Amino acid sequence: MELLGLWISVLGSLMFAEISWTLPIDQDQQLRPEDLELAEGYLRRFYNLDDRSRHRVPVRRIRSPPAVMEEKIREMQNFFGLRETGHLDSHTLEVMREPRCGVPDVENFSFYPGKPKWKNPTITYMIAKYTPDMKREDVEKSFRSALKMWSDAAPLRFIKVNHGKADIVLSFARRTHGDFFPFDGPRGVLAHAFQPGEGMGGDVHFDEDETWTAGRQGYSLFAVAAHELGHSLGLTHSKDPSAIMYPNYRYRSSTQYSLSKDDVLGIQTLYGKPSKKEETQQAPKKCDPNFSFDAATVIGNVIVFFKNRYMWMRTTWTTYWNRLTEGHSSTYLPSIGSHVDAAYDIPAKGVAYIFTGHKYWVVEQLKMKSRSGSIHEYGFSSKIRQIDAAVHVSEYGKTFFFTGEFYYRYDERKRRMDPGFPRLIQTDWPEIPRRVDAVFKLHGSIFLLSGIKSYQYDYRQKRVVKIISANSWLGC
Ligand code: 0D3
Ligand code: CA
Ligand code: ZN
Ligand code: ZN
Repeated sequence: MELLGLWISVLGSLMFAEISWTLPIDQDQQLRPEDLELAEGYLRRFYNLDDRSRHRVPVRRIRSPPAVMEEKIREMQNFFGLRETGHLDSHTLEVMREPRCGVPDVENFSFYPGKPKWKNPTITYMIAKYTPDMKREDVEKSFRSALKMWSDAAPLRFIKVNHGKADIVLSFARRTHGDFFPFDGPRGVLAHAFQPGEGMGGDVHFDEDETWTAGRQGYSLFAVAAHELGHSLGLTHSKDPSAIMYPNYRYRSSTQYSLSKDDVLGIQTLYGKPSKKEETQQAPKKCDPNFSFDAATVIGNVIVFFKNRYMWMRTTWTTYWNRLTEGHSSTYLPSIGSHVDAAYDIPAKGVAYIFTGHKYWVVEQLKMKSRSGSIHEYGFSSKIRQIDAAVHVSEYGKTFFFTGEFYYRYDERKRRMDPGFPRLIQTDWPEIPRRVDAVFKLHGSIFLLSGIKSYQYDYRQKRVVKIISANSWLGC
């Protein structure tokens, strides 16, 4: 737990007078009493400044307060990478002025005592309470991105659950909220997290009195969550100012926000390096005579083919054999951890929709999913559990979905299924098999992949114009 002690205890004014003339202060700098109070409180809280100075013992009985202070100031300066003057210079005071949280820096190893960590690499999380400051989906996206930073660096998997128990429960609360660490109103402490363990272990509380944001105004929920989740996983603070686990919040745009070497080292010391299993997994035998596809789509100038958790990409420039890029889907689409059933792309929107089971993901420029949803939002009957293939024909603004022996036509503008669907594939596409594995549109034709064959369908002529083997798309 990031302990939240009292920020500054009240000092007697007598004490001030006594300490100030013995303090190692900058020669030419006039220290204000409030600076002294700040420094004293700070060093006491974070650097175990001699307990005797905490009590108002007469000054003659404090053996060497200036030496103790100086040493503590040096320690603190060393921690923050400041010049070790032992004096309360303006830089030092500036750092002390930044509010910060809990654990003393002097005991700041990368881990909690006893190195608590999660035993199961699959960790569940639940959002128990949302903030009204942000859209729900932005809250979820912030947490997802923050978790992803850690799961990219170590062999960890995070699974969101919506009810029941979860290892990490995330919530927003203000002031007193059921633990021994009430929040402090706007600013100051932004959040806290419990170290890995049972019960409250791993849980993260965000101060609802802050203004949370997915953008620039207020505190970035993503950035604070990334830090707190580091605590949830077993890391304490780092003195590396570039580390996510540095004790103070600083605004950084999310694109430049990533784990520092120090964070990666910390998490890998606890959990090891990410498993290379996926990457070393065998690629499907693409030139096998029985090879068939799961899904295919065109994204920009690239035709993307999916089989199991593998994908191949080739440019659309030439119709004959050209260079293939291939790899595990997780390499290009990190959030998609399973095989892909169907995919289609709307070039005008610059997004692709990827279907897996009853879920779909929205993918931008083959990067990260930006959101996901249920296939039932499209208006499929509740009996439909998955989609076999999908293709968007921008000339008509329609998307065709193939599932089993049927196909649906979806109107992207009206955002609903066209009436009269589903229809039997056989009825309207008599030249192709009853079932379709994958479909994509290229140069005015629709290519339907079914089993080991690829059918080129000219939708203006409304007929199949060419049949080739499916894997010839992969140069076989
Ligand atoms: C906190 O509230 C940390 C959370 C934190 C730290 C670094 C990056 C993101 C989140 C509690 S474990 N720190 C306080 C803070 O940074 C002291 N407050 C706001 C500020 O602007 N300094
Ligand atoms: Ca606060
Ligand atoms: Zn709390
Ligand atoms: Zn912290």
